[in-house]
Amino acid sequence: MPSAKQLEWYKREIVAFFHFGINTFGDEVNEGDGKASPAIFNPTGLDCGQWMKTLKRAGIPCGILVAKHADGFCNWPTAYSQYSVKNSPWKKGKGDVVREFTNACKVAGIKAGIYLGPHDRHEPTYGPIWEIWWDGAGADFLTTDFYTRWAAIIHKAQPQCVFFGTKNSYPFADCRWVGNESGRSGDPCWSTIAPTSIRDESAHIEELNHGQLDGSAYVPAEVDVSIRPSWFYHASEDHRVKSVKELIDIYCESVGRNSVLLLNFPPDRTGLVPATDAKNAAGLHNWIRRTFAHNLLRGAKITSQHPRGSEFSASNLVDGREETYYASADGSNSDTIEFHLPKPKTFDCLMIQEVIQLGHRTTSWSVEYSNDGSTWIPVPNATDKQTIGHKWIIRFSPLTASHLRLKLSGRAPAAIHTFGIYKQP
Ligand code: OTN
Repeated sequence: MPSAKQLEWYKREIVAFFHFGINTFGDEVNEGDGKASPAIFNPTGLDCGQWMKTLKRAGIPCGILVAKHADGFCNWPTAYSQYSVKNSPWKKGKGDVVREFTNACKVAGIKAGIYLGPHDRHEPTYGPIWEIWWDGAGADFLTTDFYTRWAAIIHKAQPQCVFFGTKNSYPFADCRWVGNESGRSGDPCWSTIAPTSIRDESAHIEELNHGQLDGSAYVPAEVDVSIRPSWFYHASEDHRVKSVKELIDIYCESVGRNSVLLLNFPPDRTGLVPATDAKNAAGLHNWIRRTFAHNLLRGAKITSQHPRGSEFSASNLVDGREETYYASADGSNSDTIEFHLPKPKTFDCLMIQEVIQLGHRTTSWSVEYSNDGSTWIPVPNATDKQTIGHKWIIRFSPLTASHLRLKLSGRAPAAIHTFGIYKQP
């Protein structure tokens, strides 16, 4: 079952990633060797408020800043290292990117998150640092004991903090790596997984991508992908910003596959999110807003085979309310719900949400349509589906129908929050 903070994390849907640091000022550097001089760190117009505007326009409620990447350069004036902003020309060494970022988040009402890489190519030792996004890259030598100490500090200081855990940090993982950096969750994609799959990731990329229905831990996938080819900014990639169409595909194959999308925005050498990146992210937001604004099943007469009772009425599926849902009767692990519309509707997308508080119950589902209420035709791409979870989205060529049928079966009576059909703009 998801914990309260996992529920909060799911509701974010999209989280922004900001890779910004000394690598931004080196040509084509993504994994600095820790030798670059702090003298090159000098953003001429850093404005975290502009980053926040990008997020607001894109409807993104949360941002994670890289405070320290593998090169070891600290974006805040730490007392534990000379390799930081305090020895850079930026603001004559008086600047603090982490503070500016968290302040801007507070002002904008954006949830702040911190990436703090344990891999450090500059300092020979590790100070008492604490972590939120535990990147597995280069961290193979870190033991679970090490993470256990960090986790104790974080649990005490920031009890609401979600842990992205991999490899030896697997016991602390609230969410997992999806097994790729291309923005794609598997189909199916279960929130549950066997902990060994997270611990021994290279042998279990498929399991990370799909989850494991019989897994003992609830650790859903967080899909990290950059809006550009690299994690850090390079002018040479200015023409390779992902298009709105590419971002829509990524959204549908991450958020629309029971996952949360961690979308990276690399600020440039002036310290700003480039205009194209901001514009395309806003384009994605527009598509999401417009597509899902109108559930075309509203107004349908809805019947089901095994209703649980009035509190869990099938009309709850289309009421757009957070608190209500449809449930099947005890003993009925299969059910069919029919939607009869007063007149035919044209649609090219469907979306379904399970009541994730109650765990994965439905494990098999299909959708069919009909124009006479007796001959049923499968909706393309919507047969023999497995996962529902927080959200599942399916797109297809436009169809026109006046009757829809949702067939469900699983390990327990179904608990479905939302079912809708939509027309993309
Ligand atoms: O070379 N790599 O380290 C690498 C190349 C391609 C894709 C991933 C990785 S590392 C991988 O990164 C993930 C985040 O994207 C997680 O942190 C994994 O634990 C880590 O092994």
